[in-house]
Amino acid sequence: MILTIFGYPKTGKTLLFNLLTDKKEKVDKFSAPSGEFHKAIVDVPDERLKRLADFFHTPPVYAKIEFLDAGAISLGEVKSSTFIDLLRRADGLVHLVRGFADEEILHPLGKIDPARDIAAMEDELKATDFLTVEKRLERLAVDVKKMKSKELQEELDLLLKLKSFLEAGRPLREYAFTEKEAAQVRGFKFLSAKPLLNLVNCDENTLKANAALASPAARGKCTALFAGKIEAELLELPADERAVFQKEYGLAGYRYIRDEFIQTSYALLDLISFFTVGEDETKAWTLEKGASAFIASGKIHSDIQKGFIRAEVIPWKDFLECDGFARAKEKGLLRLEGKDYLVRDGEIVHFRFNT
Ligand SMILES: Nc1nc2c(ncn2[C@@H]2O[C@H](COP(=O)(O)OP(=O)(O)O)[C@@H](O)[C@H]2O)c(=O)[nH]1
Ligand SMILES: [Mg+2]
Repeated sequence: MILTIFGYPKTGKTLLFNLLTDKKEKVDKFSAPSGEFHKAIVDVPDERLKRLADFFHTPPVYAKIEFLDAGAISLGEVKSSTFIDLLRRADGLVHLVRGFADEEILHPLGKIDPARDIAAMEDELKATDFLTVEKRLERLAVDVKKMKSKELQEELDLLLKLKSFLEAGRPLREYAFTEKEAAQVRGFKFLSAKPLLNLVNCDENTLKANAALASPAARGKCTALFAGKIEAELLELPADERAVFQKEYGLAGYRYIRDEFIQTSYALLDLISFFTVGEDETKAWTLEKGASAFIASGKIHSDIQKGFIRAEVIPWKDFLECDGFARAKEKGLLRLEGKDYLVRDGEIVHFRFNT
């Protein structure tokens, strides 16, 4: 899974990237945007997987998130940005928004106003998609005339719908794509169709003024707060002093983005985890919420999917409480499910398949 951090210059993107990945990329006030971007792959922490791995005495293999720090995007320039490919590649976008005051760091629009920046960036994403749609429509209009094709006509009809949707000012993530439509437009990698988290980088004052937004629940929604500089400073302290300072800052309940962010992304992207266990490794897999056992099997290997017979399923906790498969089977907790079974978060799944 790829998450791309983007935003206007000097909003603290690289600082956030460092906090999330333990990297030490350069964070500074003055340098002009460069063509550079940063990339890091981190494990998705999961206590459940750890406990299963302990049970099997095999190494835990965590799911991974790839973070991209897309560098600065100047105002009005998403569509021509050199970083647009980093946005297109993402499964989810994290728009980092300036919410902190600092007289030495200029904001391109002067005043600090997170709501304005959130709206402006959303407009840029929509405008970028609009251009993509228009360009394709021009091409299609020519092609449809040249050759009668049901497929091309369908694509044309769909893109006209999307065009008026965008013209009405709505991002494509609000469009209810059917499965077929989703497949038809996948190649366009529309930016306004991607899950988006607007993360406002706050100072003490803005953080206090918006405390409710910093709760873990709020972070699962599309706008959330964090306090980059304060968090970086707190993390430099010995662990036992942090709580004292947090209290002093009036941030006793503050949750570190490092600890919260990955859960937040899973919620935002509607993802769950399932586990496979065995002799060699105990492994977590990422799956879209509401996906079937058949789709889950394809995450592991196309051969398993092709030869799918059944899935043996048990929630991780039931498994540990039964001390293994034998007792779980006796107690009827190990279920046999078919292709259409909807896998749930935290289930151990063992696939039976024909080779
Ligand atoms: N006062 C304050 N400064 C911050 C905060 N977050 C980042 N900065 C500063 O903003 C400058 C730009 O940060 P950086 O991460 O390089 O921004 P980027 O251009 O978005 O990658 C640096 O000097 C940071 O120390 C914050 O929450 N408060
Ligand atoms: Mg940067």
